[in-house]
Amino acid sequence: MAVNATPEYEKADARYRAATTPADQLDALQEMLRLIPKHKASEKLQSDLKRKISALRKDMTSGAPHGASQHVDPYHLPPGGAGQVVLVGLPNTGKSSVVAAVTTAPVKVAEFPFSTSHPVPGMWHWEDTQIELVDTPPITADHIDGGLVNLLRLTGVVAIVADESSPDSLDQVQTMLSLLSQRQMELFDLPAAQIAAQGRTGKPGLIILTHTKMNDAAELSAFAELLGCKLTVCPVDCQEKRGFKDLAGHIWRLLNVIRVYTKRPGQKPDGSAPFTLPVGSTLADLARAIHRDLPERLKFARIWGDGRHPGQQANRSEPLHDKDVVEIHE
Ligand SMILES: Nc1nc2c(ncn2[C@@H]2O[C@H](COP(=O)(O)OP(=O)(O)O)[C@@H](O)[C@H]2O)c(=O)[nH]1
Ligand SMILES: [Mg+2]
Repeated sequence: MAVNATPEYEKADARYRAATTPADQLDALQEMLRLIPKHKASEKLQSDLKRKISALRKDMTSGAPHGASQHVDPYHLPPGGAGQVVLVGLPNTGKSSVVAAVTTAPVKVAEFPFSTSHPVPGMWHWEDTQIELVDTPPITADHIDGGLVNLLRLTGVVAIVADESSPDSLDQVQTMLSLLSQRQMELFDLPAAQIAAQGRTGKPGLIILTHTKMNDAAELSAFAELLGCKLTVCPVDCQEKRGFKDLAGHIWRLLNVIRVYTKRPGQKPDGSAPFTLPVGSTLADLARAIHRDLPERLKFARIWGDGRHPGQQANRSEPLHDKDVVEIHE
């Protein structure tokens, strides 16, 4: 659901997720409650925040040594925005740099390995929507954090990060693919619904090559061929900020969501605040995303969009398409 949080809110959110003490968590949560845009779409989030604040206060005042706040799992990161992408890779491959290039998340970029010690989420404002990227500590053949594996199972897309300027760039990707596969996690160049429809288990995945000097498609397909896997390879340069538009396009394809704009009768659509819904969603699904009681009250809707008669009338089972504009009549 589109809450349209401001960058300040996201900073507070990142601070909350990165906080390691109850006091820091409380401080960040209070700031989030102060900064969250107050409208219908954010009601649930507002009440979640209030609930967390009151639980944390209770814990802190009771001085419970084993209070819930002391068991905060840093890998518990429910997806935000239109969908979540977790970046994984060997040490020093550029995971933090990718997140730093397109979000304001407080990640640590460093020339030395193991500089990232806990996951850090950040929101990437892409076109008129937001994609959540999560920076993570490195995976090595000797160590994969169990929390990270759980996060990978729950996330929308897994992105393997490798350093193209390194002579081992191919190995870096292959090592990651085999470490993931040892944990029964195969990656596919397909959205989750299509993986399931083919009767397979696995995750949508792609490969991000940092430090890239590649600027021609032939070089890229030679790399992909040598790699011998069917995932899309997205070359980026984090310092020059090259390659990110294509990367966002591939992530979007794998997230498999649509953007739908709503409008009130006689008014222009709110072009800044699309609702994001899974591909295949209907008008009833949109109504539910707006408010849980709305599907019952919904009489019909008028829809504008590609391949539609302007303002065509539709009922609750109407499938919606990317960039439809919907006027709901109750
Ligand atoms: N020139 C260039 N340097 C990069 C790029 N990506 C990462 N780096 C550098 O590589 C080093 C490791 O990056 P970092 O993001 O900390 O790697 P991580 O350990 O995987 O998070 C840092 O010195 C970065 O500045 C890139 O695309 N281009
Ligand atoms: Mg890092």
